[in-house]
Amino acid sequence: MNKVIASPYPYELPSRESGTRVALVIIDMQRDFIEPGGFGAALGNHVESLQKIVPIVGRLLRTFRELGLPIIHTREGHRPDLSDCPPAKKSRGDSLLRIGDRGPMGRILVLGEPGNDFVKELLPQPGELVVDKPGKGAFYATNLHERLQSLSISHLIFTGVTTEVCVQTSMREANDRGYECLLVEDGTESYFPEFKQATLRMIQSQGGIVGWVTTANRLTDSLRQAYG
Ligand code: C5J
Repeated sequence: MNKVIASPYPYELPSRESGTRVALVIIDMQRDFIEPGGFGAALGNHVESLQKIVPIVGRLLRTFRELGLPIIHTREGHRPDLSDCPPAKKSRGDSLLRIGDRGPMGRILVLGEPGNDFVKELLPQPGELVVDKPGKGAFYATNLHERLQSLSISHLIFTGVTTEVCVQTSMREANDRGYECLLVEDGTESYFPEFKQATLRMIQSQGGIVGWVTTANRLTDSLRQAYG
C-alpha cells in the first residue's frame, strides 16, 4: 500500500520496484527567517509564528533518516559580495536592515553568516543534500534538478518556510519539471496565516494543479508501510 491520504486525492508513493525514489525537501529552515534579528524580522514579521513547525519537520527528518530516504535542505542566501543579489531584491521594502547589512546574527541573508545557517534542531547530516539558493525557488540558479535526476528522485515532499513564498515557488518549479509534489500542511508555515491557507487551497485546486496536500502523521504512517 503506497498511497498517502491526501487532498485532492490519494498521493501514490513510488514502489521499491519502480527504480525511482521519494525525497524530503526542507525549504529554508534558517535562523534568518525563524529567529529574532534576521531577514524575516527585519521585514517586520513576527518570526515566532514559524517556530511551531520545527518539531514536526524534525520528526519527518528522523523518519526519512530511519528509512534511508534522501533529504534535501535548502538555504536562501547570497555571496558576500552580493553579486548574485539583484538590486531590485536588495532595495525592496522599507526595512532599516537590508540584505548584506550587519545585524545581530551577522550579515543579513549572506552565506556563511550565523543567521544564514539552519536552526540547530534541523542541521543536515553528512550525505544529505544542501542547496544554497539566491532566489525564492530552489531550482533557480542551482543544480538541484540535475542532482535529483542523478539520484532517480521522482517524488518530492515539501516542508519549510514560508508557505506562500519559497515553499510555493519551489513546489511550482518542481511541478513544471515533472516531479510529483506533496506539501505537508503542518510542516510548513507563513508569517500570514491567511496566505498559508490560500496556498494550501491553490496547490490542490483543479485536481491538484500543483500537487497534493497532507499531514505529517498521514505521511509518516504511509512511509513506514511502504518502506519500513
Ligand atoms: C522569504 C522564504 N519569505 N524562504 N523567503 O523571503 O520564504
